[in-house]
Amino acid sequence: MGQVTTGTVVPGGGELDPSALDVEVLLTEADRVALLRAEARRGLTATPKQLPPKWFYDERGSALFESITRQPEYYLTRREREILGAHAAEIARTTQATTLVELGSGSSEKTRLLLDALRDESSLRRFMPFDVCLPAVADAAASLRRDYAGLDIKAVVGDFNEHVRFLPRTLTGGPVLVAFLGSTIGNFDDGERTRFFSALRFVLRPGDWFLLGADLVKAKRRLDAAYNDAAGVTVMFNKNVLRVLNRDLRASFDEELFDHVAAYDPERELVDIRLRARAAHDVKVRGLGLTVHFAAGEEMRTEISVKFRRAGLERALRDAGFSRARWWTDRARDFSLSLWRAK
Ligand code: AVJ
Repeated sequence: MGQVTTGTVVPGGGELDPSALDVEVLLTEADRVALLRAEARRGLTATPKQLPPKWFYDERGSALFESITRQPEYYLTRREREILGAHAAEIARTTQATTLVELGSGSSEKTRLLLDALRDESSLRRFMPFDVCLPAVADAAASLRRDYAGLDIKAVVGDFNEHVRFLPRTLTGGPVLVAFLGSTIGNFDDGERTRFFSALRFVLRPGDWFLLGADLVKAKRRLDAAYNDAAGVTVMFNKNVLRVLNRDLRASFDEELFDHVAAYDPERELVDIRLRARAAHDVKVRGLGLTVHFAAGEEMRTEISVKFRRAGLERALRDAGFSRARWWTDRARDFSLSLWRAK
């Protein structure tokens, strides 16, 4: 699978100032395609079929996700911003972080609240946005660089499931704060989540910090609405993975032959997100030398979005070697932000 190579690239062009860009690539474009090939082959030949959610996020997919965060039904981002707005100063005061790492940073928009608070504490030296999408991190780094002069910004392109352990140690010393916001942790199944917390704990030193945004269990009708917005942006987002396969694996998926299906399962406490074939048909995936048959009504899972309870998260993080420092929710108790300390 994708071989890990390290190096510094300067994406050419646009209005980015190349001399100011410092991007560490743990996942090159060639690695990315090799990983996609392996994961697509496995998922498309499995029963039931499934695809990992990270493949939504090419440039278009990242933009569609940003648009989801602005939909009225998608409360998550607004709730998390409310909590960050209320407690960023306390997070900065408590952690005195010199390095902020943001996993799955996307546009790094909410991060500004943290960066502002850490700047006010004058502890912060370095910011490392870490994302699977190079254009997303490169843009985020460029725009932050304009607004936070003097901050050492080093973007990292990687798959945080595989590459957290390669997170380079900061040169400046002092406490590290790793932020994992937006309830992206919800994309992991139980095993992946356990492995992720352990891998993260392994790269941290005692006294380092972990800030976690996690969506909470709530009424099914609100969760179903959040993942089936009236404007249909989530439909386009879900189907974007088919475009990624068409482009990068020369596949022949027809978006019109699939329906978006997303429903909260109260037993498993997760939103199950799928694409359902409207009719029986074959799809050629030339890049894999594969023809994939879909039966009429067959569902392919593209994402899970696990919803959390305080007790469950606490147990998982304690087991991984963290102790809890703070637990906050928004006023409606929809979303949680929690701060953990590496033991
Ligand atoms: C980015 C994983 C947090 O699960 O809510 C939004 C992705 N999928 N709508 C989520 C998503 C469909 C989102 N995360």
